[in-house]
Amino acid sequence: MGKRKKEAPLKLAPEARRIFKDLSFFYIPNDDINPVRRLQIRKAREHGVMWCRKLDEATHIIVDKKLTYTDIERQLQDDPKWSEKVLVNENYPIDCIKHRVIVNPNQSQYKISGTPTPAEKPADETELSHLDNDDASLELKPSRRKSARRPRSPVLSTQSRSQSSSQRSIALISSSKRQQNKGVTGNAQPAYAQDEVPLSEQPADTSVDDELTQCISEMKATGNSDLFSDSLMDDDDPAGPLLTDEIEVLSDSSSSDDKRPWKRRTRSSMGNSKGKNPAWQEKFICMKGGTKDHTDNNPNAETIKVLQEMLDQHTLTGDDFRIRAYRLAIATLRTQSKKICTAEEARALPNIGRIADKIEEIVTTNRLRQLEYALDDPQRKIIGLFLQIYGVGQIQAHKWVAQGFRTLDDLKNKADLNTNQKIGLEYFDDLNTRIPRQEVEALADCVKETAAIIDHNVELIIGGSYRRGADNSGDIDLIVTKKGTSSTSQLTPFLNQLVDTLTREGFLTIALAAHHGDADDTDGGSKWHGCCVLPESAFPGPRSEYRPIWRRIDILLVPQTELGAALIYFTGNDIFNRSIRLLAQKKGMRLNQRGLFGNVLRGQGNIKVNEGTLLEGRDEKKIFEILGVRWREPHERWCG
Ligand code: DCP
Ligand code: MG
Repeated sequence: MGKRKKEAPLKLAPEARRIFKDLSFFYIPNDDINPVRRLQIRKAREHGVMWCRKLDEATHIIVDKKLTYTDIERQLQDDPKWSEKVLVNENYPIDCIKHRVIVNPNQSQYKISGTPTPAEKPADETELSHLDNDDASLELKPSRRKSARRPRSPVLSTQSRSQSSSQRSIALISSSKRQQNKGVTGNAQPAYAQDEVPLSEQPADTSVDDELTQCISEMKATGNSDLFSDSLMDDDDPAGPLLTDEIEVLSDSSSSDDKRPWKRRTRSSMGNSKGKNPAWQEKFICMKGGTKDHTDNNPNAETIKVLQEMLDQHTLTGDDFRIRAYRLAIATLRTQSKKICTAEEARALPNIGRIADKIEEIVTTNRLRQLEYALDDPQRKIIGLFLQIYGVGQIQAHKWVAQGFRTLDDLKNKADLNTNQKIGLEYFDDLNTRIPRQEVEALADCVKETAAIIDHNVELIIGGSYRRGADNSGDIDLIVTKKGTSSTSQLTPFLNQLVDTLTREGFLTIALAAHHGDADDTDGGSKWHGCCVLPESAFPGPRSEYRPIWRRIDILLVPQTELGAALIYFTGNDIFNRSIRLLAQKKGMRLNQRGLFGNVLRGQGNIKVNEGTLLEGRDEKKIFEILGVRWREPHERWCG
């Protein structure tokens, strides 16, 4: 266990409090990629549990709260004897630790939703599951499934406070007695004895709750509130809400003596773009900018390369907090003119934090063990693979793993897929191939040609990484605008006609549903997501190299009055956006893809109380100017 990465050593609870001694837990999903589950597993291990990799070795099956019985049914069949084990949701071990006893798992709050009661289960379920399992195939007539899936003597209810103290009291029967209850698999079937330690005499250990609460709230702050949450785009939080630590690093304030200077400034003095920028403002990442080739000739290039690979691993698993931490640490390393060799040197720099030790490890050993473990972890590989399917987020990837799917073929043949996922799978290779710059231009030209026929006053601008000068792009972000427009609805008829025509021509191949909340789409129908294919006649290279590759394209309607703000947003990169948005916030303003707003009042938790008044929307340069950010050409907006 714990092979994947080196972590701080477990702090084993004192012997008497190792309530899970002799028990073994199998988690569904059985990985610790998600920080909340990682903490849960860690706490359980500190209380004596054995975390097992194989279902058939487990006494308890601990299921993520977001999963239903249907989600896990396939995986349960990996072990013909699963029904003899304790099947509970993730709250169960937490409550046991909290109450320092093995609580009754039969309580409704630990139930996996949709679990059939014994009466509902088909009588031959066990036989069927045996047929699925090679190891069990010799057993011609398996013994009938035990009627009780869970321990028979419920004693402690963590729910009802009105029970008598004898009912509420509980103790696990002695370990030796439990050994006698072991089934043929050698798994201890926990049993419970009434009496010994009344709950009232058991001081609850709330520390586990506190730690989990903190962990969950940190994840919420990064837009990754739980294992299955895909972060939504917010109106003025285009890349999700900001975490306190992140605010420090995005603004690079860790290197400043004056931690929160904006607190002491008046709004008018902060909004003044004419005078010299105050030192605190200079430290914002958006003020520094960056170019795409910044790693060339950098003395830390090798270290950056390895950190980048680690970042890619975290990107695959959607670990937003670490993604940002690595990006910001990399950004700092890129600006160094000398090689950073020791953790101490690294720690003295802004935005590095705990990554300092990793930098030293890379420099001194030429490797990063954590990366090697990550690359080796089969579970992580599968989740990473599933996340590469267009339209698949953390929720779906983990559910599929929990359902027992391991390969793309498993998904194609056995999973329930929506349209986006079907397309994502069918065109997996195409959609995971970056688009060469020349092809982006050729594709955009096709759209421009048709657009000009429909309305020659419409202007099309390629945004995203292309506008920042990237050699290749993940997709085409095409901004559509027109002089004299002040609302996206004025452009909607054009978009409909454009999409119809391009679809008829065979250029657009499929429309895809947006997979986020579209909170920014208040006008409705302001964007189109889908795929396109370059016709052979428009292929910029030699004909022999042409292949009809499906490419992702986003067409975004932007009224002229909002063009400047939209250009900032759709040019990115995302770290630049987050930083400039944060800077606006610190100056009492608000920046989103529609404009820069002033006089924004924010209440507790930095929640805005009013929308503010529009200061500028149409002119990109003016927005920079009002914010006091020196103009950065799009190719200078590569941050992190
Ligand atoms: N964007 C953002 N925050 C996000 C996602 C996007 O600020 N969480 C902005 C900045 C991006 C732009 O939208 O540059 C386009 O998003 P893409 O995902 O298409 O990113 P890029 O075009 O930058 O990269 P790629 O080449 O991978 O498409
Ligand atoms: Mg893009």
